[in-house]
Amino acid sequence: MKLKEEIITKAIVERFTKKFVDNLDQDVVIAGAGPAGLTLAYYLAKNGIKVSIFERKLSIGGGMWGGGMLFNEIVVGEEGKKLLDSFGINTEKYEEGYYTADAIEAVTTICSNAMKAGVKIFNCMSVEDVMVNKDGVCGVVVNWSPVEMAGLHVDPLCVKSKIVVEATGHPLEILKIIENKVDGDLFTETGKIMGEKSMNADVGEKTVVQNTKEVYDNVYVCGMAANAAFGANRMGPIFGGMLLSGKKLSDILIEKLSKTDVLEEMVKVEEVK
Ligand code: 48F
Repeated sequence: MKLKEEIITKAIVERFTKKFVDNLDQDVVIAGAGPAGLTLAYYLAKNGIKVSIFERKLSIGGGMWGGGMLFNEIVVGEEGKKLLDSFGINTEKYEEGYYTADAIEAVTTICSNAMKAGVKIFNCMSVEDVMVNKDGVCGVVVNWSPVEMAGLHVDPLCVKSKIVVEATGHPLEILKIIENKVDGDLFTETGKIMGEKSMNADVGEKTVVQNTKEVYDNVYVCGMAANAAFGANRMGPIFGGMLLSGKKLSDILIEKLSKTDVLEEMVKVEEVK
């Protein structure tokens, strides 16, 4: 059989287009495929929730690839180790309460599990704005990252979603947009982004899980973005908090979406009556 370049091209364009079209109306859209976003997506998809991730970079994994200062090992505590175990990721005890794992094994394994559970990842696409209606945020506005990098004047496309998750890490890109362009206060103490505080691994690891919650109508934060939103410390290359934050948010959203589904069913029944 002689290979035909035009068939290879058609296969890619058609299959990608189908994948994108199938993911234009989501339960959950996540901005950022770092450790928190990937972990969240895995648990949501595993529970039958329609979820996709938009990732600015060509690569997934965010800050986890680089371990600490490019030494590609990560550290997790007891709870983080249990999560890594559940993914089948190898860990090694360093001393009481400290475990290490290979950063590449951690990223690739979490991502592989997420994809197998049904998550779709659109890489090299940035979330550049949100969609709004009377109930709050109702989707994201996306564009190719190279368009953004080249500063080209090209209009974006839109993806509807019941929930939008800010998992962009330190830069907190989605919340900055909401703070500047959307009416109303954020659900923080000041109503504004509180801002990330300097390094304190012990406090940062704990608060990142506490700060994983709704921050605006239909918008939730997880991972480092949660501490940056609610004004808590960074924690450096200890990653258990990122994984636990993703897991915690999956529990919150699974419950919220199951209630939303019941409400939607009740409205449909009323309409039929
Ligand atoms: O930064 P990142 O890894 O966030 P995280 O999951 O984990 C934080 C840790 O890596 C580390 C730390 C741990 O102790 O402090 O920093 O909270 O992943 C965020 C991802 O979001 C992408 C970005 O390229 C990265 O891969 N991203 C950022 N802005 C956008 C975006 C955007 N506007 N649209 C799409 N993706």
